[in-house]
Amino acid sequence: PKAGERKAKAERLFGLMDGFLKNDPLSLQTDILDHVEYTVARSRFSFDDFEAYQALSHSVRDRLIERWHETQQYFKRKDPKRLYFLSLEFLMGRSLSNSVINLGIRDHYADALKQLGFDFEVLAEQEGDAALGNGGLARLSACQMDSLATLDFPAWGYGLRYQYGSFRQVILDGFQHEQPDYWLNFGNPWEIERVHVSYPVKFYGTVEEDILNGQKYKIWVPGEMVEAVAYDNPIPGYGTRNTINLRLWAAKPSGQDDMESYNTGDYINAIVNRQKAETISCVLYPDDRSYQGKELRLKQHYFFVSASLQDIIRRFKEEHNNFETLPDKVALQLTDTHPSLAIAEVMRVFVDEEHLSWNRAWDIVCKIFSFTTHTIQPEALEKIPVDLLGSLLPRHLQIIYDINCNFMEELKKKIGLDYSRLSRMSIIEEEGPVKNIRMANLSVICSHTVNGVSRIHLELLKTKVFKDFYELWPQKFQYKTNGVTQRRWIVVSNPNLCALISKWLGTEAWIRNVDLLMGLREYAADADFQQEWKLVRRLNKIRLAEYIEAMSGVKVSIDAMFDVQIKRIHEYKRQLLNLIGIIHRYDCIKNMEKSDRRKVVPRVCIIGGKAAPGYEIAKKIIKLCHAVAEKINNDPGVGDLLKLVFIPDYNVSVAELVVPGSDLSQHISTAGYEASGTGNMKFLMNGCLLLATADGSTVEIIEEIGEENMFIFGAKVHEVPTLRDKGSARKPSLQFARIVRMIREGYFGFKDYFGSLCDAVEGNGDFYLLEHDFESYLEAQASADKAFVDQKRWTQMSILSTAGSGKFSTDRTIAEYAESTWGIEPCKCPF
Ligand code: B1N
Ligand code: IMP
Repeated sequence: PKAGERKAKAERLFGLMDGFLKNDPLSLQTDILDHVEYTVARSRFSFDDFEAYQALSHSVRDRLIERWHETQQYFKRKDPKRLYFLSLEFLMGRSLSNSVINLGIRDHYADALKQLGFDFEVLAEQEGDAALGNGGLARLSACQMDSLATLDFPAWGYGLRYQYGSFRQVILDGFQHEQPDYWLNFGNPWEIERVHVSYPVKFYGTVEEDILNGQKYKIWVPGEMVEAVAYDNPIPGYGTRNTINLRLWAAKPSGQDDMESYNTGDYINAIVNRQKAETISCVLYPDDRSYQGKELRLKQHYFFVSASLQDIIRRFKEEHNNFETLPDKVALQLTDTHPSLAIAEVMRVFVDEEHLSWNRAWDIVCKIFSFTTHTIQPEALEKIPVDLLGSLLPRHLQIIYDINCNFMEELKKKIGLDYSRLSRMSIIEEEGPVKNIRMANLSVICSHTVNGVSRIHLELLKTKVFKDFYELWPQKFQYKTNGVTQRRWIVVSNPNLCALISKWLGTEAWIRNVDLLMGLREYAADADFQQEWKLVRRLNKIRLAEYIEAMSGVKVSIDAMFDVQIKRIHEYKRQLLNLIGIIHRYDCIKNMEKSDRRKVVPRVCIIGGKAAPGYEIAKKIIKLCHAVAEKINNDPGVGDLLKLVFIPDYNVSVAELVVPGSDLSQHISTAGYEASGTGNMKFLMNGCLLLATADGSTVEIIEEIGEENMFIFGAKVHEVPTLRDKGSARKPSLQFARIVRMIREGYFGFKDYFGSLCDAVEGNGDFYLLEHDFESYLEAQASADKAFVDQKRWTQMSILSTAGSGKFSTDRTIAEYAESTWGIEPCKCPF
């Protein structure tokens, strides 16, 4: 009878809700107008584009929530092994277009809006970017969430809900200025605030001992508590009803009041102090690849880890009562070392709170964590000063010391008293002015699997960064070459190309099964296909040219080759090599006979990217770009033969515009410095040719599409150390020296300011081997020019790029992780 009652109740509730939301034009229009009236609280007779966007996105959100519920209920019922994907950064960009495309209702909405007098695309442009991350790592996390949802994996993402995401880059007089991105100002329809899902997070204090049933236990008595509140962001899969969750934590003052501070009578200050709790999740750190041992950053890491684990363990305990089965139900993925305090936290919860023995706890911990490193240089590994950790998280420091002590004992048994190796492998770095915790060593020791992000990256991990560990545990080390999601990077951002591909392949199945793109090879030389391909690319270039003119006032010719380098500004990424090449091109045009100018292939050089606020050299590179652009763009003798534009405030939605409109893109890091790179994959998918060094994932791209379809140059990974050792004994390049002299002597103004930039690329200062690679860079550029003149050949290369890009989908990356690292299986919601 009980079951019968429950069923009747369920049916009545379902009936009250009128079943699922419908997607016919009338239902969508009613929905949107209802949201205008009741959610946005504007009159349905008068609202602007932004308000229409808000109402529209709330209507989409309703549909996401439906599927989110279905999916989560289904997961709960099936209780499969779940993946918990921990990352401190997610660069989601905009959500509207991506959501309606993945839900399969984009055209329904576009039609419904048209009848209301709105253009879907115009409304989509109203949305700001969610930029809770810095660059490649953060966008990779976002692409991986899309693939996890699409492939029906029972996965959850966890991250931080920063109030200020990646800073807004504003250029004044050619200099970068950073402005806050308070992205939540106008509300965020893509998140669901869960006031009831909140956990206390502890900091500071002391560790005391207690005795329970004759057993001694450690108790952490905290000195500060804050509350972590959940915000859920539904992530819909494509071609499936599965919609997974990205749960982001925000810090709020703790509900447990400290009466003491109120009794002192200073009510106002007590409140002001409480409010400071919110600073923990307030701002994203804008540096990638550098750690300054800041307390706030460490607080962010622990806040994130503690809240996520409380949530994960609560969910596990709802269905299970034995922690031995945890490894069958839970996989924890560490995105770089940023969430690695999770290891110590699980040990603490098991031993101090759940009263498991150390050995049992350790056994479980060793089975649940997998770690992916995105780092390639030993200097860039994350370190936390012991004193800092000890004051903020006293119990965790003890636990880390205990883990290390056990590990050192084990290690001595295996390798003997090789003290220099023991000290290299220790979690504690003893040498140097301050003692540090090496987060990478902790992560490697406690994870069952360590992944690199490209094949060559793994090679470097084995031979350099983690050599000692690799020799100890070779079976732990794997790689999964990164990818990008074709849903966002073709379907959303390049709808015309998407339609063209589907037309010629005769199916849309490639959107879920990207290997099918290979089928385009057959038509690579087909004149009709080429014609249509060129038309699509041209339309994208027109769109980009309009954007460039609006941003910078520079009018560019659509017939010119659009040559693009957009990514974070870093010395190793060598934007400076690109600039020196551009100056060289300018110099050649200036010194050319008039009659020879006709042979020059016109170029529009586009550079974009943010520099970390404290990274002086990177900021100078941005200034140099503007100084050079000023000169070139205003030189009447050059005209359309060469233009240089800097695109400010590069972000995901700018990339969605720039990538489809580029002819050539540059990925020219010094070999051995880019762990993978993922920008290259986006360009490749969109039929843009690559001018690149054999670094990171480019090595594998070469294998897929053939060196003859790319422009590859520069020193190889194994040559770099020798070349660097040679220093100024390397063969000098006169052309290179001449251009550096021009910069140094003030040809582009700002003579004194650029001196240190020049020092960084001359003689022994040339750490990243710009001079060495310069000649071969110019040759590669010349081959690109030559290929561009032959449009038939160029178009064929372009088609072959897209056709060969299938391997670089995160669908493949995620399938590999699922199989050989996480041990999870699809769990597809029926309907
Ligand atoms: O991760 C990307 C790779 O494609 C890039 O080659 C790699 O440079 C990038 C600290 C990082 N490595 N390390 C970071 C980001 C934020 C931060 O606070 C480090 N990002 C990368 C994806 O694998
Ligand atoms: P890569 O360095 O070319 O591999 O770039 C990796 C990816 O990071 C790019 O394709 C972008 O999607 C992303 N990216 C880099 N910088 C930014 C940024 O400032 N905002 C948003 N996305 C960025």
